Amino acid sequence: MSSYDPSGPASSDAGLFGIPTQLETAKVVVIPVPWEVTTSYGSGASLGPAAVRRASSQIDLFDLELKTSYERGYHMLDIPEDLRKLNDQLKVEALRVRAHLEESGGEKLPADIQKKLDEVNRGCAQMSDWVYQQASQTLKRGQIPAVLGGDHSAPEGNIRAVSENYKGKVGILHVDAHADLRVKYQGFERSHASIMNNVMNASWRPEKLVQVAIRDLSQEEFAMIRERTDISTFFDLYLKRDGFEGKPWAESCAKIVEILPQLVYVSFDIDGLSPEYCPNTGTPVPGGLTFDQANYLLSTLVRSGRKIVGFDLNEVAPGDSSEWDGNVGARLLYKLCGWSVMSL
Ligand SMILES: [Mn+2]
Repeated sequence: MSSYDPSGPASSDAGLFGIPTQLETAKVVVIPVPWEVTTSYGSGASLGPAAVRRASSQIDLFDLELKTSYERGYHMLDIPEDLRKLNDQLKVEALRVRAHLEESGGEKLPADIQKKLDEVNRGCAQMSDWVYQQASQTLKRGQIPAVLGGDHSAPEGNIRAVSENYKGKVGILHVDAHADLRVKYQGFERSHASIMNNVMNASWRPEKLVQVAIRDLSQEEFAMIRERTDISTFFDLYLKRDGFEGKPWAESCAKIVEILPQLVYVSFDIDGLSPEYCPNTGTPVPGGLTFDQANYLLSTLVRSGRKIVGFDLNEVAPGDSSEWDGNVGARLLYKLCGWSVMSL
């Protein structure tokens, strides 16, 4: 640490953002989750944590609005090798289950397929428990737990730990192209497409879910949004229409932030951004926020006096030939870390 020069060139093995940190003294603990077992379309999210970490050393630490917040310490745990192996193994099983469902049209599963499905569901629960343990320990140390996925099923244990820690007196700011309110998607109990359904129906559920940039959802998910008073969705369509008709983004952000409680957990799916920022993410959808709109929303949240008590960033998938997805992911992670410590 004594020879560390924050303005100098960073070594990619020094630590997240090229900063040497220690677990005990960091304010933010980043929990990497190399997981994409239930990914339904493009793959690669399990490689997200490694790609973000690799690209993170390119970032200039000084930031006009975050100043030197990084001095509070953003420590990333080692990528859990056993979880990565379990992911690789279960992904194959999940593919077989899905292939069978597509062929058969979803009738009663034969015993061998049902066995695979049970195995996948058990593995996903195991992953979630591991994340919950890590996040709980982080909260006990007085630090902010941050999950770096992985697909969007990765942070369930983190949201649970945070919500329990604050007795449910927390709201989720959920930025995503998808509503993620599906019930047991494709037979998988912990699908990336069900995360917010699982969260908002759990005994430990947060008091509020506020969704932003949503532009891909089923009729059932839409019905759930209409029905539940603790779910508010700012659809991409209407946010954009307001913008086209002259409403400042600042005003939209103020309206989004206003309905959140004092303590906020941010769940950020990279595909909430426009796909040019994340061309290799699993389920890209045209439309979405610019990087600057997303960052401005976070700044509005923090300027309102609300506190970010936990967060996640998911669905970053590296391309074969470019570092772009990892680069954007690292910069968004940097902003999330910075805004969360600034909000304390
Ligand atoms: Mn999504």
